Amino acid sequence: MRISRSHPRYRSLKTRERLVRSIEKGLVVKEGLIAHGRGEAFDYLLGEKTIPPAEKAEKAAVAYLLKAKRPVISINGNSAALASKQIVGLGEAVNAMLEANVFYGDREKRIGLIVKELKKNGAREVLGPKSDARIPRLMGQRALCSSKGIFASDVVLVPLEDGDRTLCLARMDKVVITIDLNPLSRTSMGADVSIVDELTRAITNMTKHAKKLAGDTKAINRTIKGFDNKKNLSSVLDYVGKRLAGRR
Ligand code: PTJ
Repeated sequence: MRISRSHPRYRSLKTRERLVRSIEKGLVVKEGLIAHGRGEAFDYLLGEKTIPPAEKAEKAAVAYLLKAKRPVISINGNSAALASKQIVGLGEAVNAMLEANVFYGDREKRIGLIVKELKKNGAREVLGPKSDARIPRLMGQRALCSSKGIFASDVVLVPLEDGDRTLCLARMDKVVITIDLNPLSRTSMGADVSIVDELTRAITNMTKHAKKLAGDTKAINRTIKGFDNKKNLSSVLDYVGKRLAGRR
């Protein structure tokens, strides 16, 4: 379908088209469309923009990633389809390893496609194909990970993640950073830094913060110290509540 640039929902329609094409390639699973639809609904509640508490969480997340000894970004099908280029840029800006990981489908095949997509967008190394470790207390293939990557990480960014995996990673004493438009998901509730923002907006903002914060240890420590995830999530809910009540 040809989508006119003048269509008021041009960006949203293009994104949907991109996901549908990515299903045809095998990069995204059909369930990814359900996840995306849910995300779109929550984005409406935010006004389809980065709200102040999201910006705050993005800056805090970057401070944690810059301070980390072994930062890792985990990438699933939807994230690879929507933001490979931006994710590669963020990985470089915070010096994080990239690791492909999937919830659904033929793991080997889909991880291969995610790695290919990231490499097409400039990634040098992507972990995932050789998974030689397991996240404890998690069942099935989603527990598989790389001993050099997610398993050994001290700070891990898991965009569009399922709740169980987030909670199991948090139990491993890692700092878990999530990007999820649903502020009430188990993922958002269980993370150390919950970014309630759309993936491409969030990653772009994070890269911007990384460029400003990199090398400034004082500012990094100050940012981490000044961030309270529970308070910040409450601010997100306040914001949405005011919007729904017509006061914003
Ligand atoms: O590629 P796979 O097999 O690993 O599967 C990936 C999906 C996303 C299908 C899988 O992880 C899944 O089923 O996720 P959930 O449990 O549906 O959670 C996805 C969350 O991401 C939901 O809370 C959505 O609101 C949110 N979400 C969807 N699209 C976006 C988003 N958040 C930010 N930006 C988006 N573009």
